[in-house]
Amino acid sequence: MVTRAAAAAGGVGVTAGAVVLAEVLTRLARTGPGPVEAVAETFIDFTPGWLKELAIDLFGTRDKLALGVGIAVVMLALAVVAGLEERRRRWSGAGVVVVLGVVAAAATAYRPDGGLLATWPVLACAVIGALVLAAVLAPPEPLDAARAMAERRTLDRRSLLKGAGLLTAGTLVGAGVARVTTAGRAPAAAPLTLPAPAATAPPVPAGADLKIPGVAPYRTPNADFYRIDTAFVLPRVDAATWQLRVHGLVDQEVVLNLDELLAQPLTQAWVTLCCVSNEVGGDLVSNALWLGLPVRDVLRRAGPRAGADMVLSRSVDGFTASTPLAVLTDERNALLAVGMNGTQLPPEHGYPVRLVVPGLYGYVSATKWVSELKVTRFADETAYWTDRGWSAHGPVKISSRIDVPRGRRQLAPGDLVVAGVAWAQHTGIAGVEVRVDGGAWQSAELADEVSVDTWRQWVWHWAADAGEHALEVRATGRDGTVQTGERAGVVPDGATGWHRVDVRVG
Ligand SMILES: Nc1nc2c(c(=O)[nH]1)N[C@H]1C(S)=C(S)[C@@H](COP(=O)(O)O)O[C@H]1N2
Ligand SMILES: [Mo]
Repeated sequence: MVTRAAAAAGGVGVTAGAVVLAEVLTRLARTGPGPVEAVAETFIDFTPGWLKELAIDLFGTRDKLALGVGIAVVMLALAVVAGLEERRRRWSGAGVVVVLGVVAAAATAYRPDGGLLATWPVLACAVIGALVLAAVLAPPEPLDAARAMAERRTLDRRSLLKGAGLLTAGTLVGAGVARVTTAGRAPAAAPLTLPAPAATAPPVPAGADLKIPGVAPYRTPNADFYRIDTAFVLPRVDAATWQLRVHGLVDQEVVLNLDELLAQPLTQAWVTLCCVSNEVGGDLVSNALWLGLPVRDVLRRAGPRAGADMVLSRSVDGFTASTPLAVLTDERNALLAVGMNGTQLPPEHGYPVRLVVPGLYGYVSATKWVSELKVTRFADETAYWTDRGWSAHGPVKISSRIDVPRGRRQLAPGDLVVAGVAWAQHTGIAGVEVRVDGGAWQSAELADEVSVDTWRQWVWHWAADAGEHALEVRATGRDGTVQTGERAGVVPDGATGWHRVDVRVG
């Protein structure tokens, strides 16, 4: 009999082999997402909100990597169990491998880009893995004739391996045939030719960026722009076949392809995006120059019916957002964006088309890889995050952040620069104040305003004396709203409270 260590190693080797083979096959056959991606994304879909927040909190934008490592560890443990089980009792470990395959297949079937057809490479590999595991851990050939007679009726090692080999060959051929006969999944992001805007954004005055080291620049470069989404693997959208379908409570359904969209007069606008999961002082907020078609132009063509009050936007990956119809039809720059800071959208920010809506958190407005706008009612439908305990409405809450000095720093006494950013999208920032050790609020200097839809830098000069000090900031909106000091967590509709930084001077 094989040792326990050898059985465990056999389980790991066979399971890893089956997973790799299944990943290769799904890519060859192009039937849908690979099993790892399908399991991860289904897991994300079913993860309760609090756990997802905890993950974003702990790992930030590396939450996907953390999930990948987590899945690998669980798989490793189950593979060891499969090996040990198979050693204990014939076919029981193979059963574990098959069950794993069925779970992965179920996840694959459930994905929006998956379906039943997409499950066959996963199921085939699970069966192959089970056969190989049973073969490699099979008891050695018996010596005595009587046992040999009995064993002959059961499957021996050689015929199991032969079966697995045949199945592998068969599936590889099947994958090849499927690849040739099916249209296939989308290729990598093709370069787009973006037209010049018909309506340009206001020029950015030099005074809009104070260029203070450590303070977030007015414009966030695409590579630094925060990223939040539920996609474990980036959705790949083929620009040549991309379509936007506008339907629901409309007089006339509208279908728009990318050429048609790019042929319309496009608007350029500065908009600061913010995530509802942004903690006070957090960095899930960025600003870019967007280029896109005003959503109201498309909605006007469709003609929303009386009684409609919401647009449920949907992404190719199944994500949905509920945006008030009024916000998408008023004068603001709610865009079906194709450009970001002068280039086409990067794949991770929604290539080829995404929504950008000034004044709302991303989860209720900024659908990336958008493919559908359904005009409907809040009473009738709910969006992805609403189903997971978040508010159906998500207007951005006024907020401000201290970027310098950083917390827990030793600083020299004297003239110190305290600076950061403040935002109240589609309302605008009228003032920012700073206070030290709970003292009187003092007015900070504001950078020039570019648009009420973007953040504004601020700076305050502090004659710091030696000791431990607490710096706090609060903003006032153009509507007179003063940022509340009352602390609230990010669930269900965004955090509140003043950002505080503790420093030591001297
Ligand atoms: N398809 C899709 N779009 C999405 C999301 C998502 O998970 N899937 N997340 C939303 C959330 S919560 C935010 S805050 C913004 C973030 O956009 P960014 O990644 O470009 O910064 O995208 C929104 N659009
Ligand atoms: Mo978000």
